[in-house]
Amino acid sequence: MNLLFDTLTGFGAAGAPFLERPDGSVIRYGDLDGLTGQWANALAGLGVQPGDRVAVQVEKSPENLILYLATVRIGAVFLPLNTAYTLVELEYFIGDAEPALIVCDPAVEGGVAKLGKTTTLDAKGQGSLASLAASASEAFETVERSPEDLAAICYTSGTTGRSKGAMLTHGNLTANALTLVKLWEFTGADVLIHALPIYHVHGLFVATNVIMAAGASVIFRAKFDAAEVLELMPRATALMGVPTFYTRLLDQAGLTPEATKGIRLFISGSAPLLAETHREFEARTGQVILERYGMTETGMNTSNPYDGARVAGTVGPALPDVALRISDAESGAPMAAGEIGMIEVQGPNVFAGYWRMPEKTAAEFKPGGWFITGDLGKIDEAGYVHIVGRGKDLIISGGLNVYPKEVEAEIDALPGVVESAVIGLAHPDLGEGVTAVIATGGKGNLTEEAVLAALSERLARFKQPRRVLFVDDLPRNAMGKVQKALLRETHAGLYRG
Ligand code: MLC
Ligand code: AMP
Repeated sequence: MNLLFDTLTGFGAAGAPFLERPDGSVIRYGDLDGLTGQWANALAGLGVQPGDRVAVQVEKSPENLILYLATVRIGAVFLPLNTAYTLVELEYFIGDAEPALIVCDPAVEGGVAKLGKTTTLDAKGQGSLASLAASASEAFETVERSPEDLAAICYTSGTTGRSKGAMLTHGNLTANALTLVKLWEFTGADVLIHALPIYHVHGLFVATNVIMAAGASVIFRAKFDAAEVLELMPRATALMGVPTFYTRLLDQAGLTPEATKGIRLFISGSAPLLAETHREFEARTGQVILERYGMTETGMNTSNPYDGARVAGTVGPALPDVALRISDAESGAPMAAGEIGMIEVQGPNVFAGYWRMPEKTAAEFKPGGWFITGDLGKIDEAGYVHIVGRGKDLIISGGLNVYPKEVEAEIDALPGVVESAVIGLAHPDLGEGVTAVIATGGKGNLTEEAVLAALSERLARFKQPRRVLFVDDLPRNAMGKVQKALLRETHAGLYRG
């Protein structure tokens, strides 16, 4: 058997819908064997072997999802990449992962082809790979894969150094999907509005895998548009989103109990949902958002209950098959109940390590398979986990992670910059807005526009600062360390009102 592929395609009845395209046409579960067979044959024809990485940087489309399924079916390793990454950023991922094949948009193939063997797929699901698939046979003998085989590598930025490829196995993804189906009570009758990107864990594994492992269906949209999602609600039963989805929905006058009454479950994750947003959403719709907590390396770790209190400002108890504990962030010693410390998790969801980085893997695991998440939290008397901060210097903007070090390194290389500090400030739409504070030593005539222009070729748009501020010197503590907390306090109101 092929654990993940069989799990994803084994639950939906042949005639049941899997995916509704924007034009209203439908892919049914019964179509998947032939469709993924064609794409698997196309991949095999391009030389992809079991265990090879297939790097995919393409716009969201149903064909992109079929490509994911076909990659799993052929026993290869799916490597999704954010479409916002620049060629400079892409070069690192390709060099590190050494994929046998890179699937990219035809518009950028000229540049990407310098990095490796390419084939193409565009936003409409067309391209050289799609053409090969269209003329390929539907028959394909599924490659056997067991729980410990790799299904995907997802890159996650590091607080130090370059991004790390989190190796996710068939066992990891299958266990997490099945646990969530049960916990969130998904059945074949569910219809999920799928408006998340599919190059990250949330849209690809939580949304897609859970839906497929329940034999349910998705209304598939290339990106999130609050007005459109609101219009789709009467035909759906569930929505998964990052907090920005919910703040943008709250800006819609049409968000009422009537408009949302068919939805049985609103789920939020990937970034903290403000308790205020949680309460406002309930006041406007009568619906209580279910917040859960996860990360690329682990999939989902905790969730507020389906039945039972969904408490604002908490991420709920650990999932039934996940163990979670709090340890002293410095010494690693266990903490007493209710105390704040480093969140550590263990379970079948926890990844197999970082691709070709044994030292980094060893540094982030403790004996017994406990993974150090880098998130700070506590467990209350009811067993609910509260995330109170991050032990890692990380900004989450609209659900996307931005590592300040990476942005600072690019800024520091610009002429006229003495040093820089990149911080996240409260942002009404994005949760946190990436903000650069640049020290010029009182000299130079660097402008915000010039800095942003210089970064535009080097960093994905979401990593680029929303604002750039100039100071003579950065504040430092007695140890000589830049006081980011003080900078955050000083500029706290930058994006307000
Ligand atoms: C887009 N832009 C962003 C941005 N997304 N800038 C900062 N942060 C973001 N998240 C840029 C655009 O390129 C554009 O640039 C400008 O900001 C405004 O675009 P927009 O139209 O407002 O953006 P939009 O396309 O609506 O995207 C916003 C968003 C999207 C929140 C809907 O980013 C999104 O879908 N985020 C979800 C990310 C996600 O799936 N995270 C899960 C990671 S997995 P310009 O040049 O036009 O100004 C994970 C584990 C877990 O964390 O627990 O789930
Ligand atoms: P990523 O590396 O993109 O997978 O991001 C994972 C990180 O997102 C976690 O380590 C947390 O810091 C954060 N995160 C995910 N879900 C939540 C949540 N519900 N509340 C707070 N932070 C979250």
